[in-house]
Amino acid sequence: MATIEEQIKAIQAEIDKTQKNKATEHHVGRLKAKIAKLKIAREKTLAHAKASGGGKGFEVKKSGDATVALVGFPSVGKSTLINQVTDAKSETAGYAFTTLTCIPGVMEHRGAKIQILDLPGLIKGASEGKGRGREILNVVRSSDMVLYIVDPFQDAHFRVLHKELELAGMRLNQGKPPVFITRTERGGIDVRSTVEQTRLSNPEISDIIREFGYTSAVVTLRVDVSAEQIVDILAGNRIYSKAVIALNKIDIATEEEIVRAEKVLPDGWPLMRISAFKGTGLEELKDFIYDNLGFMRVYLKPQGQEADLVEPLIVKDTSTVSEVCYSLHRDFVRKFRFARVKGPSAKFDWQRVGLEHQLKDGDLLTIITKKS
Ligand SMILES: Nc1nc2c(ncn2[C@@H]2O[C@H](COP(=O)(O)OP(=O)(O)OP(=O)(O)O)[C@@H](O)[C@H]2O)c(=O)[nH]1
Ligand SMILES: [Mg+2]
Repeated sequence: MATIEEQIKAIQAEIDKTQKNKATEHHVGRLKAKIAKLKIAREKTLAHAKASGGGKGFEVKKSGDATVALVGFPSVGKSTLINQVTDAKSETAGYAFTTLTCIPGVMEHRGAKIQILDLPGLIKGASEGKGRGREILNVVRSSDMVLYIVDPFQDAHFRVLHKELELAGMRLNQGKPPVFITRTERGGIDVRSTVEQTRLSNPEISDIIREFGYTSAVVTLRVDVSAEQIVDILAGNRIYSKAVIALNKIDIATEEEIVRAEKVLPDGWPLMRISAFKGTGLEELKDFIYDNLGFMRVYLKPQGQEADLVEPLIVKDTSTVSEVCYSLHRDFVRKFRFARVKGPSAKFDWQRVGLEHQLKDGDLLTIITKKS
């Protein structure tokens, strides 16, 4: 019996030798679904091995309003940067693998405390565990944003890095596709789409889903899906986070070298040029990080007291009342009765709202809890 690893390799080899086009997308989709399923099984075995005394993960205590992971090849200047923008002291040196573990630092900016994580350099094969790749990628997966550090003299490396993050289940700068799969008791696989499906036919979509062990399910689609997107939904462990790029070492690169390096980076991704060593562009980088984290300020007004207009609560700009309650204390959710809101998200001053109410930047919020 072939090991999980061998099975994955064999299927991957078949994918690699298949020419990719519309006619083969369905076939490739099924193969990818098989791989995704095997990988989930493999993760489970690994998690088990870890629990019984295998390799240890990096211990990082999350702190602050958000966590940003520094991702780059060795020696691109990650540690030099974290030392400049946070309170961390991480060793730097001109040789690869100077940093061997995860070093956290805090950057305070515009009232927000942003935790930045320095990490060992990532290398090809990281998603399979090379160079403590799994530990590094686990930290990256649990962060709120990826800050890629790119060195203009190693431009081809960005694609290699990005591929490793993709293999580790990260889908950067893209939303979770609106595909909903609900298992049902009987009736086979029922595909319902609100848009015309041009890439895959309904039977092809059903086939991929069946590959994951479903016999009956209702599938609702709101986009023209690719096989890859369906597999992502089936796998269920994909991380859809934000990523930005800092092109470092511009102090020693010519304009021509910088432009050439930027050409191989993905179009439309937030990008900044910096020199961590010289300190060039670092104030702008702080704004850049803050802006891309998508924060908003919520001012709390405890019942019967004045609102605190000096120290707002910094939360994600997608936060609902429920998420704000959680960030304050779990008890606020348990004892929650209702909340009152004044400001941009309120229809009128001190509107009464529930946990699911979507807040906006600058809102004033009062939470009313049960007595006991
Ligand atoms: N000229 C120049 N050198 C830099 C810059 N940033 C970092 N360096 C140098 O690059 C080398 C590597 O820097 P580190 O900060 O240790 O790089 P790292 O990415 O943390 O490397 P690993 O921990 O090995 O993954 C050091 O010699 C730094 O002084 C920069 O902006 N300009
Ligand atoms: Mg380092």
